[in-house]
Formats: sequence, C-alpha cells, structure tokens
Amino acid sequence: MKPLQNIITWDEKSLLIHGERVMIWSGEVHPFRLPVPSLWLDVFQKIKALGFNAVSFYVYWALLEGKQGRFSAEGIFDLEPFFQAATETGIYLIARPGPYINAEVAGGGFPGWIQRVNSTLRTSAPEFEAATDNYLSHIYKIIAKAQITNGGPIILLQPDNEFTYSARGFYHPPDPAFMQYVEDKAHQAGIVVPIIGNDAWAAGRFVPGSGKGEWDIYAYDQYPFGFECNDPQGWPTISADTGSSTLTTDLYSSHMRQSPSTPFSILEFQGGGSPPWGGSSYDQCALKTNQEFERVFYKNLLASRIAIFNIYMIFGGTSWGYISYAGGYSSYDYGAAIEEDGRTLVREKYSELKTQAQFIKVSPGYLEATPGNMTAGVYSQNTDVTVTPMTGNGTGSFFVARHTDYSNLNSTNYTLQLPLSSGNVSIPQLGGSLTLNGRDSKIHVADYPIGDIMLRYSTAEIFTWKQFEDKKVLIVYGGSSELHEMAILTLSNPLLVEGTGVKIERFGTTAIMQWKTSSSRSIVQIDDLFVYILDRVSAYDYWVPDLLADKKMVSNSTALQGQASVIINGAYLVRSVSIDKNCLFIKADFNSSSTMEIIGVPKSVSKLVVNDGEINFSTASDGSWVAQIQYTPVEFRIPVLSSLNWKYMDSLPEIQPSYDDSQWPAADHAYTNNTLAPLRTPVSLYGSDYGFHSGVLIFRGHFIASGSESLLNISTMGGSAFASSVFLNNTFLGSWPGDVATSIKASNYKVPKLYPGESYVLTVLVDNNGNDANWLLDSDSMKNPRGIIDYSLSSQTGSVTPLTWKITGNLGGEDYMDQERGPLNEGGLFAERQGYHLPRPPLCKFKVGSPFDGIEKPGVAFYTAPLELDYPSQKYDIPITFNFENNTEVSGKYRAILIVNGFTFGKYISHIGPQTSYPVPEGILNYGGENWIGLVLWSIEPGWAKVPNLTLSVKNPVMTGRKPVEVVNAGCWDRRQLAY
Ligand code: IPT
Repeated sequence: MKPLQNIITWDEKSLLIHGERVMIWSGEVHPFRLPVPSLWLDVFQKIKALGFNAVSFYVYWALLEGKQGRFSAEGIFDLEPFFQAATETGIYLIARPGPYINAEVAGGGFPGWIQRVNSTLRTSAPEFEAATDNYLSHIYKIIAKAQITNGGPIILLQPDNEFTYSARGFYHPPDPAFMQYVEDKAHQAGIVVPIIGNDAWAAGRFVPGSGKGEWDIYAYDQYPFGFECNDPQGWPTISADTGSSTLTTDLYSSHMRQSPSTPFSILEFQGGGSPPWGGSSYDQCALKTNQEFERVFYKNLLASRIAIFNIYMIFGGTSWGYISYAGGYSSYDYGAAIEEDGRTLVREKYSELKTQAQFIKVSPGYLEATPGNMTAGVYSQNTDVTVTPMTGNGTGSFFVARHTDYSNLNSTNYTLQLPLSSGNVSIPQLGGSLTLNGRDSKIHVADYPIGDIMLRYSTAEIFTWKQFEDKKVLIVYGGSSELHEMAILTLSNPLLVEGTGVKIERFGTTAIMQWKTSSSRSIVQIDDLFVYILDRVSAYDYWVPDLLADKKMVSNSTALQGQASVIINGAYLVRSVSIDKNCLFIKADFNSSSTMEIIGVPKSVSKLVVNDGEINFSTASDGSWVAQIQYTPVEFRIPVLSSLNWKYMDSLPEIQPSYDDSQWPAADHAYTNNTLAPLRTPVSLYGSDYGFHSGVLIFRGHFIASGSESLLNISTMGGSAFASSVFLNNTFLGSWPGDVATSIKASNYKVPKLYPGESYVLTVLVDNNGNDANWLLDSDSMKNPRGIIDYSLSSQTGSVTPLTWKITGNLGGEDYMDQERGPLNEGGLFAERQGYHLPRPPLCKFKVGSPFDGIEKPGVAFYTAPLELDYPSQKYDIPITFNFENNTEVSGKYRAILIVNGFTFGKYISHIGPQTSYPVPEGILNYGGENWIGLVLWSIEPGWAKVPNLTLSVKNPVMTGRKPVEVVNAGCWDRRQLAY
C-alpha cells in the first residue's frame, strides 16, 4: 500500500522520517499503569538515555468508556500530557489503542459491559462492531491529532492486537472484515501514519498485499522464554528448544519470504515476563531476561536487520485498581529494564540495553547492510560459534557472533576470517585468540566509517562515536580480560595518550591495535580520532545525550554526528542536555559523589549548570571538562506503620440483623449473553449483567425457610486465585480461600437448623479477580462470568427452597462515583461503596482498631490512618514500597487491599502470593504532607486474621534532575448520597 502522506514512509529496509532512514528502537510503556502524569517525562527520559527513539503504548478501553456511550479521557486518563512528555524528550510514539490489547488487563482491554454483547467478540458481527464504535471514534481522533504530520510524536498505528489465532484452530482465520473495519475507522478519523500490525507470531496474517484488512507494515511478536520465570538460569537448550526458534531460524530470510516489501519488524519482543498468582516474582523475570538474554537474543534480531523493534515491557508499572486480569497480580514490573518504582540501578539489563541501542544509533550503515544466514565454520573455524553476517558496501559490515548452542555457559576461543573490502583477513592479526563467554554475543564491525576515518575492523564492540568541533571520539568496550583488536586505515602512527597495555603495529596503510580489556581505560589517538578503550562495566557509566534542541528526533542519522552534543562519563543517569549561549545545562541523577567527565564541549561554552546549580570544573589536557559532584545523602525518617493512628470499621455490616438492603439493585435478569448461557439459575447472578465489573461482588439471597434445609451447594466464579465467603444471617457457613488453578468453585456448606416460616438471608462475597482476557479468537473468554454460577438450598429429602437475590458491586456500577480515579478503582465492599477508602473519611464512624491486631472471625474489616511525609522530593527521587510480611503462622488466611490516597494500589493474598512488596509512586503519595492509607482485611477462615506486619521501605534514593512530581489531584471523601 502507499503512504497517505510523505513525512513518514517506508521501504523494504526501514521507515523513513522526513526522508531520512531511521531504525526504530522502542520500549513498551502503558501510561495507564503509572497514574501520575508528571512522572511520564521521567520514564521517557530514562528510555531516551538508552539510545532508544520510540515508545509503544496501549490504550485501555475499559478505563475510558466505563459506561457504554460515555467516553471520557480526562485527568490521569488524559493522553495529551503523555504526548507532550514524549515530544519534550524526543521520543516517537507507536499507538496501540486496541480495541483488544490483551496486556494482562481485565477483559483484555474490553470494558465489562462487553460481556452483555450478544455476538461473538472480535468479529465483524454488527453488535460487536457497533460496541467498539464510540471508543474507536474518540480515541482515533485523539491519536490523529498527535500524529507527526500534525507536529506530534505519533508515527505508527497498530489496529487491534494479535488478531491471529482462533479457538477453532489455526486454519480458522481471523475475520478480515473486522480488521478492515478497525482500519477504516482509523482512516475516517484522520489517521494517516502507516498501519503496522502485530501478528502473535510469524503466522503471516494480514501481510501487505493479502487483501481485506492488510497492514501497511507487517510485524509480529516473540517471547522465546514464555511468561513464567521460575528457574531463571535455565535456558532451554538448543536440542530441547521450546519456542526459542528465534535463534534457530534465519529471521531475515523468513521475513523476506513473508513480507519482502516492508522492514523487518517485531512489535513485541520479550523484555521480561508476566507470571500468574502464586508464580514467580518479577525479580526472577528480570534474571531470566537479564543482560545475557539481551545480548544473545537482541543481537540476534539486530543480525537480521530488525528495523522496527519494540521491547515489551521497558517499564511495566502497576496494575493498580482492579485493572489486572485474573491471571496476574498487582505489580506489572515485568522484570523490565526500568523497575516498577522507576529504578534503573539494580538491573544490569538497563545498562546492557544502552550499549546496544547507542551503537545502532550511531551506525547508519546498519540499515544499509544485507543480512545473510547464520553460519558455523565460515567466518570462524570454531563451529561452536555461529556468525551471522550483515554485509555493507563501504558503509559498515556487521558480523554477529554467538554460541551455536546459545544456552552454553562455557567460554570458547575463536578467531575470525572476515572478508574485508581489502581482502580476507584472519583476526586477530597480532596473535592470540578472541573469547566468547557463555551466553554472550558480540557484534564485530568491519569497513565501518567513523566520519572520514575508516575502521577496517574492530573485535571490541562500539558503544558510540561522535564528531566534535575539533576531534572525533570513538568508545569501544569488551568483556573483562578479553583480547581485542582493532585496525584503522591511516598513514599516521597511533599514539597511546592514556593508559597502558595497547600493542600498536602498522602494516602498510593499516594501523593495528591489540589489548586485553581491563578496568582502567586507555585512549589511543590516530589523527583527530580518540579511541577510548573500556571494559563493559566502565562503558555503562557513559551517556550520550542528544541536544534537547534536536526536535527532529532522527537517529541513525549522519546529520546527528555533526551536532554539538557531549558525551558524559560518571553520572548515574543523564536525563537531558541543552546549550544556551555559553552555558551547558545538564539534568542528571547521582547516587554517590562522583567525578563527572564531559567530553566534547563546544568552544563557545564556558559555564556548567547541573540540575539548576552552577558548578565549577577544570579542563583536562584533552579539553574534557571535569567536575566534582558532591552527593549529600538524603535524610529521611521511615514512618513505622504499626504506630499510625489506625481506625477500624466493620466493612461487612450486611451480616448484621438490622442491615437493610432495600437500596440494592435486584438481581432479576432471567437471561444472559454470557459464555455460561443458558443460565443454571432462575436469574443471572453474574456481576457484569448488572454493571459490576470490578472488585468484590456481594450477593444477598433472601428466603423463607421451610425448616428442613440442610445443605447449600453453591458454585462461585471469580477467576484464578479468587475467593468467596458465605454467611447465613450472621453465621459463617464457610469460604473458598482460593488457589491458582481454580477460577470456578463448587462448594457445599452445611446449613444449621432453621425455623420454618422465618426469613433468612444469605450473604455471599465473591472476589472478582478481574475479567478474563480474550486472546483466542472465537473463545469469548472475556465473557466468562464473575459471581454465582449455580446454587441450591435443599433439604435431605431433596426439596429446594427458592431465593430472591440482590446484588452489588461498586456503588453506581457503570455510573461509577469517582470520575477522577476512574471506573476500575472501587469494588463492592461497604467501605468502598461509602467512599471511606478516600482521603479524610469521617472518622466519627470508625472505632479504634489496627490491622496489626486484626479481627477474630471471618469477615471484612476496613482500616484507615493518616500518614505524614516530609521528604525533600524536589532534589531526591525516593522510591517507597509497602511490604506485607508473609507470616502464615501468626495469621489465618486473608486478603488485603492496600489503598493509598483513595487509589487502590494492590491486592495481597496471604497464602498465594507471590507479591509481598507494593511500590507506590510519588504523586499518588504526597511526599510533602498528608496521606491516607486504607487497608481492607478480608478474613477468610475461622480464627484470628491480622496483618502480621506492614512496613514502608525506601530503596536506593538518588539525587535527581527529574522535574518535580505533581501530586495527583483526586478528591477526598464526601458523603455519598446514594450509598448503601
Ligand atoms: C502478548 C500480548 O500482545 C501483550 O498484550 C501481552 O499480553 C503479552 O503477550 C504478554 O505479556 S500475546 C503473547 C501470547 C504473544
């Protein structure tokens, strides 16, 4: 297909932006998983610092159209600030608004009310298409406005998501009319940027030229290690390859067979994992997809000239509120390079990514080279080493080496036989051999131009290079103690100007340098080129910011090399750099006192301002600036949560004799469009049939006893790890505490002796752990109900007592109360319905009582307490985490919901886990004043339940150049007129 405009186009190699070739290196971020708009810039800056130039984002429909027909994207749901922050950082955006997104969110993106649509979802059935209409019209308009053609950051649009695989099997293809419908809607709303699809794998759906629904650019997804992260070190071996075909397939040739006219693109490549309740922790996912994984797998993609590359996730955030699907817990850290609390310090995978992306950014020849197939025994005699060549034409060739058995933990020695433009050469030329450590991969360059100097080859990897006013700087690195060799076409003699241990020889027009990597740096000068020789860990300390003024944001561009930016060595993070007149402004973070070296400062600049303060510097003999950064540790007190002034309220008044449910909606639908149609009960007892889609559902079943009732059979359904509790009047009948494997549970409860003719009421709590997703087409799994599936209250002789039912979830259902926190922040518990979870609840209604003491029998308690913070957050980034103590010995089974300033921020299930720590971002927390902490304690079993301990912790505070965080402005408690 033809582009609809001429600002962003494509050919078989890459996108072209303003006519210039660009490799898109992107990371996935979900703005809705960080509900603090002023922090979006922070995340973008951390991504930009890697050398990435793009971010891909989903939009979660359920949050924007909580009630059918009423679209609202305001406050924390407004995307405008997200677009602005991207533009401010110099980040392009790939928009992925669904309507289906998967994304481990409830309903896979679909609002709960979609359960009532009477047709197969994700097809061109008129009822379903009509249901998407309002959302698509609005969201596409918002996206269209922010396209690059209108001066905004959006360069690509992905319609729907992984529209690939049917429950009826692979040969039942997805409905092309629906894909076409989604694309037509986009075009009607003014979308003109290219349409890029993401096939769930290289299944070849909707490739350009395939007809109805075809995409402009074909892309697919790959998660070679799957989603669970146990056994983080255990990579599948090549013989037991379970889907790691990414390393056994020639991705470029298969791409050329599949979609030869579009750039090789992967719209989701594994950047972590998404384990289920009771599964592995995200730290394990970070280990499983660590720096070694990145080296082996990402460099393998680079060897196939990947030109649009999105890592899922680069920053995961939090599934706060009730936005998670039942298969996942509250954290969505994902094990990504940037942690849920924003830290980039702990995971080496952040720094490794930087070395790769910065390299590609300064290698315009990358997109011009032609990938070949994987080889063993061709470019190296050692067949344990597989080399994939990418051959250029004087613009750089790239030889990507890795272990043939990629999971191999051993090192191997090898030499290279490279076909250089000057003829074949065996490397190293000065003797010795190269080393490939276990689970490592290297990109060796050849015939690679550094401006007007030709690098004949380098076994050491390139981190970056830059042309400054009067010199060039090239930074290369290697793993510790590795032998490396570099050859440069020059007639001058290289000069070792710093360090030791570099052997230099010359043969004709070629100067050869060989060294063993060490932790102390060496610098070699050849003409106006300064080669900085580092080990990898030292390279991690270097930053290569773009000048903020560069709004064109074109990377991989030769133009960029001419720019007067700088290279900075020594900060913990460099966020941005700008030059105004004679002043260099740097925004950076520091975690210790450090020496900051600034390389390449333009002559016209004479002043240095770091984070708003002017600082002194000295000028080294090579012209670099050297400044001392004084790190003053932040002083803070960590409040002890057990000594807060906790107040308690019974949040299950429903079981008291005096409780009146006359205001509750009646459950009286005799039909459903749910997957469990036809009903097994006289009326539907499914939350979504009544507009209740989030959190705990409560049912009240009234009956007049015959006196012979003896047994209650009841099946409840709430998704993986859900729970339910049943009371008869105020007598506890029993609970299903939940486990990971059970999403629907048949329970039998003994009924005590009842008096004939008396009225009784059953109160049933069902934890809706989030609607299921709908990844499989034709499965309609999103419609799986939440609530009571079946019941019978019967006597020994089999006579059955009829019940009439009432139901509640969050107050108002789809006419939800809290417009600021949105439709998925509240559930159906009494305290939530009353709004007592909001800041400044009416304490006169509470008693003294603490979650650390808990409650003595099954039921639900709600606790609230004010928390004062006084942290110097203008100057420091201080990540705060709430931690539950996993101590099953002192407490019965319970579920807790953590609420911070009215935002539901996490669910803890004491006997399932794995999550015990809950980061809460600044902005949700007010670091300079009053906060309100709410805690729901649902005690599941007879006996005491309490929160054995709940603590706050602060992790790795840093001195920061971040823009000050604005506390999210969301309301306090106000009496809810209609609350029951
Ligand atoms: C892929 C989805 O597109 C994405 O939304 C997310 O759910 C991801 O998986 C898992 O975290 S689908 C995958 C089965 C290829």
